[in-house]
Amino acid sequence: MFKKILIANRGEIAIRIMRACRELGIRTVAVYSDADKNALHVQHADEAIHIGPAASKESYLDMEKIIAAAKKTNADAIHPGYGFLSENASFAAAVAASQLTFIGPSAESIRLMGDKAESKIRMKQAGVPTVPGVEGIGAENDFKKAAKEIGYPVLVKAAAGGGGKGMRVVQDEGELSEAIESARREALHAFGDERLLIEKYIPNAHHVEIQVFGDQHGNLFHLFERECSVQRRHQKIIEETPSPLLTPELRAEMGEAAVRAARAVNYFNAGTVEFIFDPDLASLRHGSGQAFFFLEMNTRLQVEHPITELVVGLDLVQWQMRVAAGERFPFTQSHFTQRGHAIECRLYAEDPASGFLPSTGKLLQFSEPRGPGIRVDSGFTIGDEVTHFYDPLLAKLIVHAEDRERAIQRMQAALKDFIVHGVLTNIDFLQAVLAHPDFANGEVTTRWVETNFNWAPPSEPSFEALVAAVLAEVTVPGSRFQVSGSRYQVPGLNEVDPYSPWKTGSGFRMGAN
Ligand code: MV4
Repeated sequence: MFKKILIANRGEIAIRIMRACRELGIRTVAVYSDADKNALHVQHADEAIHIGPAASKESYLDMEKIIAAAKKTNADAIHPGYGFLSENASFAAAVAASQLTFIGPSAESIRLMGDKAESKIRMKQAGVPTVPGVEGIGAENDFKKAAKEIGYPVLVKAAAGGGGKGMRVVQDEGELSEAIESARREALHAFGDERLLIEKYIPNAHHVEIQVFGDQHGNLFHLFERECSVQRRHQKIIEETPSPLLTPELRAEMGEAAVRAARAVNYFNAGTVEFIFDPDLASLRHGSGQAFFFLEMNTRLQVEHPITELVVGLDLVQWQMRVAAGERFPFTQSHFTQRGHAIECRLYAEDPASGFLPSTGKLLQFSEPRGPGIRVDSGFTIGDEVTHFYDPLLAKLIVHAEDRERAIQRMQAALKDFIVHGVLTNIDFLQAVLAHPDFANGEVTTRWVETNFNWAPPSEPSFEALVAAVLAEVTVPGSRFQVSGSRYQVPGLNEVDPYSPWKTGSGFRMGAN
């Protein structure tokens, strides 16, 4: 086993990886930028090494600096986390070339799955269902012909893309050439690669992904699904497992397809195969055809991995380390079952009233919920600064319960106990989604938040109400009255002692009732 691992990341995921290392008796090295000198992930590590200015490009994305840091501290391996360099095939190759172990799949697997056109062809060959379409065409005429054959609406995607960048929905032939032109421009600008592909657009689909896991000896399994349809602008907000829509038959079919996909690129370590799923196409409902299609494979640990860990009962991050060190994954597919229901909510520092723009500031209060079946993966503590340099993810609130209904109740109660002052958060938004009948019915598609969910943040309370709430807290120690979140900034109030006891507590909040 490795003696020392450098974690090439920051925030909650760096801490999550360090916890796994500690349990395995592995020493940890943190890397940090100017902005993260005092960050929690630095305090959690056994050693820390400065790698540059706040801008990610000059620190967390700088391959040479990170490899040099690993060499300097005598680390045996690098864990990339998610984001940053985690899906950069050149980085994985450079790590290996420096006699270090990259904790993840091979550089070749990353490269093959990074190209959406090439991977789609490979998936088709491997018998993985893909969306009907055409890859690798050039001239506008070919696109016209292809779109006609596929039938409108069609979707134009960047071959080098992923995560929705360079994607255009085209309703009819009149819109086609402009969509192609702008998608090409965006793809060239974002990826330096203007190749496009075109496929049938599936409008009312769910995002269902399958966790796969393999060792370097050819053992490769799936660990069931995660339903990730609650998202906005390609940013996931709530994830859960099991999916409320999958039948045991579809689950098995999708799991087997995911394993075929991974096997086709000789995959090992943790990975996720993303599918688009339309329940109306499933034979149980109206259709009789294929109901799920391969979209892309994420060749890394995902943000939402904890819900799988809770329901399957496996520490995925520890196993990432163990299989990277060459251990065998000592299970068979039938060993794995799903126990209970898990949900993850992503708490973002953002302002729902201003179109969810990131909200920055000092965390004057940051009190995480706790209790049976509650897990919080976060990278912040009270007094920390939330800056504009990095992802606005404050914390992942994860619950596990006996069934979906109880998991939703547990999440609602835990969210009420999550107190954040100093930045604005999406807590009220999350509560509104959880309380919505469409969510209860499992009817949320990937377009639902943007098209069906008419939610507006509660309007500001009157100044008098604010003063009353503040007075209740100041003058009655331990009072259960408080100003909800930090939407309501009272001049002078935010300078007070963050440890003041009147800032703690939960229960009644203005604006909630
Ligand atoms: C699609 C689609 C509908 N039809 N492909 C979004 C990101 C990338 N993974 C592919 N994506 C989509 N591809 C076809 N043929 C709808 C989406 C999509 C989506 C997929 C998963 C999760 C969220 C999404 C949000 C908008 C669009």
